[in-house]
Amino acid sequence: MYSQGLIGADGSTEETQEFLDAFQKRIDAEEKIEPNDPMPEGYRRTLVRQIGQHAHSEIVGMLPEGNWITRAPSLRRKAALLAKVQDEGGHGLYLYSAAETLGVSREQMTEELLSGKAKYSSIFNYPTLSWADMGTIGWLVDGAAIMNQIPLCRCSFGPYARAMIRVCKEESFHQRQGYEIVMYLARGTKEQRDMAQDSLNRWWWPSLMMFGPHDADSAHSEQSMEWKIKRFSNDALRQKFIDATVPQAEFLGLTLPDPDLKWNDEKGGYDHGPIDWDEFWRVVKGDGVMNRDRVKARKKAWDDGAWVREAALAHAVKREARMQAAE
Ligand code: FAQ
Repeated sequence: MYSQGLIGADGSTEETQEFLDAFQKRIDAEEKIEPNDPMPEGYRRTLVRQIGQHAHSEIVGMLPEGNWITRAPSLRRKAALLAKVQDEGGHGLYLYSAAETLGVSREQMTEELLSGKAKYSSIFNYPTLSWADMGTIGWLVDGAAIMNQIPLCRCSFGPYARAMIRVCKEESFHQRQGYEIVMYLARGTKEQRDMAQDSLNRWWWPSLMMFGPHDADSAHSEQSMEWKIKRFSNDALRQKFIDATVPQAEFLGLTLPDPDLKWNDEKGGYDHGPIDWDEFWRVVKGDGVMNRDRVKARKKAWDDGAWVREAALAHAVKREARMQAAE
């Protein structure tokens, strides 16, 4: 269906060098690529993979925080958390829509998530054990998401870039509400400070893993950067995040759980200790504490929603028939 992008000057359906060069020229000239434009199949597939995984992450990401809505300590906290979780659902919907413009259906993407074929962010396979986790997730997880997503506002694919602009504005509010929760706890009683520190200890390393494997092990980065889907490498964004977060932790009087964290004058950034990549891959491959629960919850939501999808489809079919009869 999208093969119009693969037709060479002689009418063949091969991706000719001429076609690939012309496409790269558009990318290098910072032109936005739109859904009906010719594009290499690899570019389309990379976007479907990344946007699909991103959409799944937003939707699965509602679960750890949704777990605390009924237990928020005040009406103000409950209202803010409820709004945040709803925002994440909205982000998922923009992203599914952006992926759909590339010829993949929501059903297909959901089936891939439920069968384990499509990934979602490793971070959402960790449990939320205390109220402080609502603060830490906003501060660190949304903070890491913003660091990764601001450059995506300049992604070469128009629908993804445009969706990211609104998403980043909302993530920025989420980050601040999270930091404010942690600040409140850090200035509270000893129990509250301990709860904040324990939460930080558990979420720091998984937050660093959100940026993906080291550049040398990142299968897709080089090509994605050439196509200007990604603008920075995984390690470059991780470094920016660490450099921005260390002073925030210092301001709170909390300790980041990394004894090797040290300012490096020469590079103008912090050095950090080794990341446990075995843990990362274990979680990515489905063996984190919460993987099975998360997929089970998504499957239940999808199955429970079947009647809504069927009713909406029946309504659409009936409307179409009425319109045809009126013509
Ligand atoms: N978890 O070659 P690379 C959020 C996979 S949104 C799981 O480096 P790439 C908002 C990767 O897919 C968080 N898998 O891959 C929120 C690939 O596997 P594949 C999500 C990971 O694509 C806040 C393989 O490893 N954000 O938090 C992870 O060039 C609070 C090799 O990796 C996005 O998705 C991981 N952490 O770079 C919601 C942003 N890292 O596909 C609720 C958009 C890597 O070959 C509450 N995505 N993998 O089977 C991206 O920027 C990129 O896709 C990266 C990975 C940077 C995540």
